[in-house]
Formats: sequence, structure tokens, C-alpha cells
Amino acid sequence: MSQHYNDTPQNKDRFTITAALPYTNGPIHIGHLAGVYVPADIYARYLRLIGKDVAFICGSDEHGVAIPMKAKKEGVTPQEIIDKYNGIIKKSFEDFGISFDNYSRTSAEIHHKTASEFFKKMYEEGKFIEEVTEQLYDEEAQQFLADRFVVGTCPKCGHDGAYGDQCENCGSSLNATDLIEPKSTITGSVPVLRETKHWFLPLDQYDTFLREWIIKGHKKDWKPNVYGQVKSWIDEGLRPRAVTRDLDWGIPVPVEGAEGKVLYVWFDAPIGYISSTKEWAAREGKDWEPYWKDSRLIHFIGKDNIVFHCIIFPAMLQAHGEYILPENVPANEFLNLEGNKLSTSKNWAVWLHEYLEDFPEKQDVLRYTLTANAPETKDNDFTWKDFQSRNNNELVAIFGNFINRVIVLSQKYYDGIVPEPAAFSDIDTKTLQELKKYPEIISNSIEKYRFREASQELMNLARLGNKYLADEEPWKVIKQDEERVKTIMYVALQIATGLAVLSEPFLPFTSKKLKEMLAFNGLENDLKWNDITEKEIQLPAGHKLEKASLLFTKVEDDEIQKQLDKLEATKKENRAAEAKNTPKVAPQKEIINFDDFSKLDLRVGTILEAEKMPKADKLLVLKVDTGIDTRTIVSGIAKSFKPEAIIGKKVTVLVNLAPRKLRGVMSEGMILMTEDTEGKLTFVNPDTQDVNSGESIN
Ligand code: B3M
Ligand code: ZN
Repeated sequence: MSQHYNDTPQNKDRFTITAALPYTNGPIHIGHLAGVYVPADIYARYLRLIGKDVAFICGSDEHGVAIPMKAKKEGVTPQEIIDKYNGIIKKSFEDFGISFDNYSRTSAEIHHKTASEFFKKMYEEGKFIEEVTEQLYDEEAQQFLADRFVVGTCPKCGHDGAYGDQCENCGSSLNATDLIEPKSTITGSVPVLRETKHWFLPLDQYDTFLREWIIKGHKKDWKPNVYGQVKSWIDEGLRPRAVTRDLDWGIPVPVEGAEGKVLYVWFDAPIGYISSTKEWAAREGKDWEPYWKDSRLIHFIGKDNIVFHCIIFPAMLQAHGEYILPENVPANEFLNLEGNKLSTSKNWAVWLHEYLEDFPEKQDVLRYTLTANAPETKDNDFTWKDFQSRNNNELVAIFGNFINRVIVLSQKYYDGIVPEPAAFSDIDTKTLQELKKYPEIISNSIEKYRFREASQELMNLARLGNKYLADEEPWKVIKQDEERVKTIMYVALQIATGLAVLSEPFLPFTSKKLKEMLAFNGLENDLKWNDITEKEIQLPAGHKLEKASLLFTKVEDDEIQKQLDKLEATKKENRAAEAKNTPKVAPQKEIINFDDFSKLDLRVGTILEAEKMPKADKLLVLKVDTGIDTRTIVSGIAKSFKPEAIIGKKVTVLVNLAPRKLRGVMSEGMILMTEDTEGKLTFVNPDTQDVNSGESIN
């Protein structure tokens, strides 16, 4: 039975652009800009320039376990943490020209109200399953372990740092009880299971809707990395997801019998887009509803947020029933730094507030470098060398050099007055025709979310201008043909005007400076994007220019070396911290009695077969003769042993461990290993191989 869903707005000229709400548990770095905020800003600025009605929405994500964890670590309250980082993050976005129409915060009253109403409507319409289930509990800390309060091995990809709700390595959304060898991040202890009531979003009931909306709806225009991941999750089978938590930090669950429980952060945070829109509309005297009921909704996010924006939030929107669904979710992959993953905890990052201390006035250089090298379809690497070459070889040598020549020569020859052109040569006409193509060339890339490509087309326009001047050499021609030079400078000034308009989405600070040099405020009308194509003349003869100033300055080797030295020092600090924090010997676990021990059934086993688990760097799939039977056991030993090296080995097997599915393979038992402080594993074996499978080990 086909489902009704609302993803085609009547109004094609209204856009609601959202950018992922950053957690206020730390500052933001270049990875956030590259992955989410610069692409979103380019898109929003462009849409405004072509006359669309745009609401560009964001805000701080202030709930979830990450906040109280940070508060505990810094010895302050969660409120102090969110106030501190909300301020730092908001300022970073302003400093880098991220032009949100509104930047709110999910601790705001309007959000608590909006999220509570959203939950209550779903609750009253019976859209949740209310169920008591067993959840992980830390007896030492005396609290349930949700989300980042628990860490373990991901059952899907084998990543050993997966959280209770999500694995950031493969992006899978998880239930905490799925984790292999879970450990509390509060006390380090092994959690026990304890019953508690929660409200579940029955995602399995939205399978048909999601298949129709995404797969049959041919969201093929979604980026392949997004469409592929979403389709595989749907094909793997959707399961109910708890949307409440046993926490004291967050939005209280607004129904009877939910004392001590809050909304799951990933339930409330996406609703933050709606509350931030409401806040903006109230301030601007607008009606917020059209932006969520008849608008083109585009979510800009990083790849670790795909499941929440393409499966969970759309299911919530569909369940709620009154809102539009996203038209596209152009998620980016991850940015690395000098060959290593960006890491807040390891301070392996270029923090935006620190960047501006070292490179004041170079916001656009970073925007341009991160766009030209954006991880749009695969993870990519930011290097300081590339930053320097993008700045020196492109922004300074092409864009800046062209503009500087045009303005300086116009001042020198014509006292800054745009000259009346004489006759146009073929090259002049051809160059002006080339210029008129660029709005559409760049639009085509932007509208396909290919911002890397779009930024290079903008640089091609600067190359067109630079080449035209270098070929026409007005500084030489001026000696014998003044009329000719008037035409050359007139044509060059039209290209400079095109750059001023078309660079605005990518280089807002540069565009502003260039418009001031070209004295746009003295023009009759503001120049729009398509005017560069449609208007015969962009900058009329007789128009008075302002003085020239440099748009870009070179980045010297020593400035780059200083950044590389900073990263080297960080590496050294991390190595020292790791050595210090790695306990030589793990603390003894709590005492058990003999009955507990006697429940363990340990046997000698013989490894008959061994092979790598596809796409899981830590797991081997073993066929083991236990003397009782031959069974499959998945073991996290791939980094220490080659499959072929362990065939025939006699090992110690815990045979009566409850079977569990790991990346789709049922594993029945556990091979006992030792592990040293470097993570190196060895088998726990009888001290002779002259034993038989099935012999009991007591
Ligand atoms: N706070 C960002 C993250 O996962 C998360 C996004 C919420 S968007 C509604 O780092
Ligand atoms: Zn995973």
C-alpha cells in the first residue's frame, strides 16, 4: 500500500537550508567547516544571489551525554559547558562568514517547547512503542549507560570505539546492548543488564515508507555515498529505536510515568531546525510554517549523521505528518589533517579560533582551500603545504594579481574612471562572451552540490582575466595606441566585476573588498548573479573606482613551518599521555564465587579454518572443532594473526557463551587471548599441543 509523503513543495523558490547542529562540548575545527558549514554557506549565499527565499538555519546541540561528560572532565556544570562553547562556536561561524539567518541553541525555551510538543503529538497518536527492556547499567556509578557513556566493539564493522547509539567508523546506529565487550566510560567497569522503560520509534514500521520515498522515489540524485549507505541500512532491516534516555541532562519526557527520563538527543536535535526557524521568523516578523510545510528542505551534514537525517528524522517527520521531507542530504565525507584523522580528544585539529590568531584576515583563504579540497565523495586530507600553494599560486598569483593590475592601471591611466571603449577586437568580443557563460557554468556545479568543481570554475574566470591582460599587455600598448588600451581596460574591468559578484558565495570577505574597490555602491542597481550574463554592461564607462588594495598576501614558508611544528608538538604530547595513561596491568575485577566460575565451560578447541571478515580490519571468522561440534567463532585477532598461520592450533574456547551475530555472522563462543599494553594478542593455550579437542579446562 503506497504511503503518502510530502517531499514536493508547491513553492519551488523557497528553501530551508539546515546545517548540522554542532555539539557544544568543544570548539569547532577545519573538519566541521569543510564537511558541513562552508558548503552549506556557499549554497545559501548562491540561492540568495539568484533571488530565492532562503532560511539558512543552525544552532548549538546542547543535550546528549557528550555535554555532562565534558562537564565532569572539566569539573564544571553542564550549563557552564554549553554557555562556554555555544559562545565560542557562534563567534567562529561569524568570523568565517557562515551566513546563518538564525543560530539558536537547543537549551532555548522555544526548543524545549517545540520538541516536547513534537513528542507529545506522536505519543498521543500512538506512534511509539512503550516497553520495558534490559539496558546496560553501571553498578559502580549507579546509572544506566546510554550513548557515549558506553563504548565497545561495533558488531557491524569491528571498530573498537563504538558508542552505545552509534559507530562513528561505519556510521551505523546501534542499540547499546549490541556492543561487543561493552565498557562503561564513567568507571571503566563491565556493565550489567537492568530493566528500564523507554519509548521506541518503531522504525521497522517505516520500512515501506522509506523504501518508497528513497528507493522507489529514485533519490538517485542523492550523492552515491549517501544513497548507498541508506539503502544498505534499509536492506539490512530497520529495528525499533529508543527515543528516551535515563539521564538528568536533556528535555524531560513530557508524559506520565517518565520521571528521570529525557528525550534522546538525536530525537530532539533535528527538531532544533524547526525551533530555530520559529525563533528566526518571530524575530523577523515572518510566518515560520511555510519553511517547514511548503519549502525545499536541504540538510547539510557530515557522513556520520546520515542515518539520523535520512532514516530517523524523516520517519519522525512522516509520523508527525505535518512537515515536508528533505529534498536532498548532500553529506560530505571526513577531512583528515596531515594524514591523520581529525581528533578533538587528541587535539589533532586546526581550531578556527586559533587559525585566526595565526592568519588574521585570511578567512577566505581557508574557505577556498577547504572547498577546493573538500571531502565531497571520499575522505580527503588537509595539508599546510596545500594551503600555502592554494593561497600563493591561485589566490595571490591569479585572482589577486589580475584584480590588482586592473585597478592600479585604471587609476594610473584614467584616474580610476572606467574608460569609454573604442572598437572591440575579436579577442575582446570572445572574452566578453566567455565571461557571460560563467554564471551558468558555476550555477550548474553548485546546484549539483559540487562545490569543489564550482570553486575551480570561479578560478578559471580569474584565469580568463589574467590571461587576457597578459596577452593584451596594456602597459606596452599604451605607448603607441591609447584608444586600444581603453578597450582592454574596459573589458578587464567587466571581468573584475564578474568576479566580484560570482565569488561572493565562496569568498565573501574578498567579494566585499572587491565590490568596495569597484565602488558597487555607486552603481544604479545592485548586481545580481544573472546580471553578469543578462546585462550588456556590468560596469559602465564613466563609473569612478576606489583605490586599489591587495586582496591576498603570500603565506611564507616559516608560517607553514610554525603550524607543522605545532602538530609535531601535539603528537609528542599524545605519545607521552598514552604512555602515562596506559595501565601496566588492568585492575582486578570484582570477586566472584565458585558457582559463578563453574558456569564457564572452557574446552580445548582446534582451529580448522580461518579467514578474514570482509571489510572488518580486526575480525577473523574461524571454524573450530570443540570436541562437541564444529562451530563458527568470530574473533577480534586479525591484527595479530594471519589466518593461514593458526590453522590446526589447539586453543582454549569458552563454549557456552550466548551466540551473537557479528556483521551478519553468528558467532558461537570465544577464544581466550592475552592482551599486552600495546594491544598485542597471544593465545591462552594448554602448555602442550598434545591435547584433544573437547577436553575440559577447569
Ligand atoms: N550534534 C553533530 C555531531 O554528530 C550533531 C548534529 C546534530 S544535527 C541535528 O557531531
Ligand atoms: Zn561500525
